[in-house]
Amino acid sequence: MSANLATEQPIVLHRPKAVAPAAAAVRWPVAEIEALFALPLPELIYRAQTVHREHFDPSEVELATLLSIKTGGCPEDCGYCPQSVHYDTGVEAGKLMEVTAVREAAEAAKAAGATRFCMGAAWRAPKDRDVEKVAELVREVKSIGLEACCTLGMLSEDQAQTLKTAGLDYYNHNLDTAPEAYGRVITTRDYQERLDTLEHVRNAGMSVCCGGIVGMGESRTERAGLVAQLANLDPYPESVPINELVQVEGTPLAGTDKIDPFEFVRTIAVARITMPKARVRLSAGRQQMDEALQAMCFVAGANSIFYGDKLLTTGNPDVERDRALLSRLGLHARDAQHGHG
Ligand code: SAM
Ligand code: DTB
Ligand code: SF4
Repeated sequence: MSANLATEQPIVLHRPKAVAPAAAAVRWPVAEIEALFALPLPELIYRAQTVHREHFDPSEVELATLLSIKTGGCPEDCGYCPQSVHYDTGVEAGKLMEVTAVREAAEAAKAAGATRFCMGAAWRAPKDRDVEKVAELVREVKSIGLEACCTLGMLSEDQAQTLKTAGLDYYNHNLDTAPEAYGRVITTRDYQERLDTLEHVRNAGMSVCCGGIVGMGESRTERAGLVAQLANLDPYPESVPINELVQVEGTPLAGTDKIDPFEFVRTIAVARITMPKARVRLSAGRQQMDEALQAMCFVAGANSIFYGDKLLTTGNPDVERDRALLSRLGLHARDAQHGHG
């Protein structure tokens, strides 16, 4: 456990008898996380707010802009993803973007007020020569004064080191769901492979961005299981995207029953309580949410959003609308001067 996290203690709730002593070494047993989920909503929000303001300015939201630098044609079968070759979703496969086009997109993101620029590629795992090219993109993004994040699939130790050397701040690699739900969603990559990539990212000295997707038909216990996996990583991720499934026609998960919006808010609050110093990111799915629900997510401890009218292949609220929402809520964007955090 890293020194700065060593002193943190979870809020102790009544501990269900079912938790065996063997679980004592685990910071957050699933049952304790389920107990958080079961709290009355105002109580849960109160706890999340309390934790949030111990570590962050609660009126500050980070703006991160996404760019799909290599779209579609992915050999993996992630059941939610429009970029998989296994599903007919109308997404066309493209090549890795050129440096100048990426630079222009990053400059535009910066001019619009983003402080972080996240580049996503639809790879199962990049080849070494792909990583060299992305390293060049990272250097460009860093040279204009943005934080850089990449999500490129599985990475080896050496590839992680190459990206770190290029100046990459964050690597995004999601666990997506609880181990017991995982096989219903993805068959081409196993959970352990995801954990291995996270370890390679850590060992290279980069910050970890790792979260998941809710609204894929999982149970509350499985949602708690996902949060437990994240919160028990040692150290836990610096950045935790909570995505609501964006249902894309042609993917196996299109047509899944939508998650209760309050359950989504609970997931944000529970992530905030169990990972107090992490940026909890209200990620995909905002276009399907009304503004009152997004406001509740900020109240529950979310402090980062994707900013820009596109995620990777699907839509996101437009910039003016997000600016207006933040202003109506009295929230402000994180300032570039503040550096990392
Ligand atoms: N191909 C790389 C990988 O999967 O590791 C990186 C890009 S992938 C699109 C990044 C993440 O986006 C996935 O792990 C998943 O959590 C999220 N994602 C993809 N499609 C989504 C959808 N339809 N709704 C919500 N989140 C989605
Ligand atoms: C993450 O957790 N969510 C982002 C980012 N990391 C790369 C991706 C969301 C993708 C939503 C579907 C799409 O636009 O293709
Ligand atoms: Fe490929 Fe990533 Fe989509 Fe899975 S989530 S199909 S790995 S692009």
